[in-house]
Amino acid sequence: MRSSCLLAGLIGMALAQSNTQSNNWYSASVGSSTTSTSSSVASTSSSTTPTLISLSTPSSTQITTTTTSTSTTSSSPSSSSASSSTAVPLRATAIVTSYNGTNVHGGVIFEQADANSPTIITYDFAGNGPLGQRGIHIHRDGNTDCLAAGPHFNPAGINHGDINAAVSHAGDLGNIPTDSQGDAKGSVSAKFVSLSGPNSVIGRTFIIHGGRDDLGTGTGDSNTTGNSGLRVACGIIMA
Ligand SMILES: [Cu+2]
Repeated sequence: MRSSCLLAGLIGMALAQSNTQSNNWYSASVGSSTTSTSSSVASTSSSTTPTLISLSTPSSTQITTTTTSTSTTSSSPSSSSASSSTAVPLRATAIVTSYNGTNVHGGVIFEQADANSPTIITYDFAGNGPLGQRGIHIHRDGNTDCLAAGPHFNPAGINHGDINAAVSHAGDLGNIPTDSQGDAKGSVSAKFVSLSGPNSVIGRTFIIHGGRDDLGTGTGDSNTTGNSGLRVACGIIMA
């Protein structure tokens, strides 16, 4: 119950932020999720109307069902089984909201053509410092409190590294550049990120850090965190 209240608050925050920046792509997905809740409220109040539909249907449907049964009996079994086994592109999103008093926010879309394909991660952030590098990761636990999202998602139990490196965490996504306005927009292809199966990243947390990821080449906590600095914004990855 507490998490759903938090989520509603975060969607409200994301909407308020998207109002000031009108044509960000991630504002559209937030808007559609909120309108579905308002339409369900409207349908419960108008529960006495369905009699209009039953009056118009009977005579015409009897004719159409006899013609379709002769033409489709041979083809329907094979086509229905084929459609269920065909790989469906997988998709997830994360609305990323500011943390630790920063103004960093934005959205991320994850798209994977099938279970064996790399995942294309498209991001759009604002509120960063200008002309820098920012480490981005998927952290293990789903939590809108960025600090409570646990370490990097690392199902192989190996050292931290760059995105797509042989030695790296599945959640290691490298660095992204910020422009002169502090915005960061682009996409990366991540071959160790999956949207299905036991190592799916859905339900985990996308985090953007306040500093550059040393990609495992530094000292101290380099092999676990990349010394990427504070967690400045995050969001749970949702299907
Ligand atoms: Cu991180």
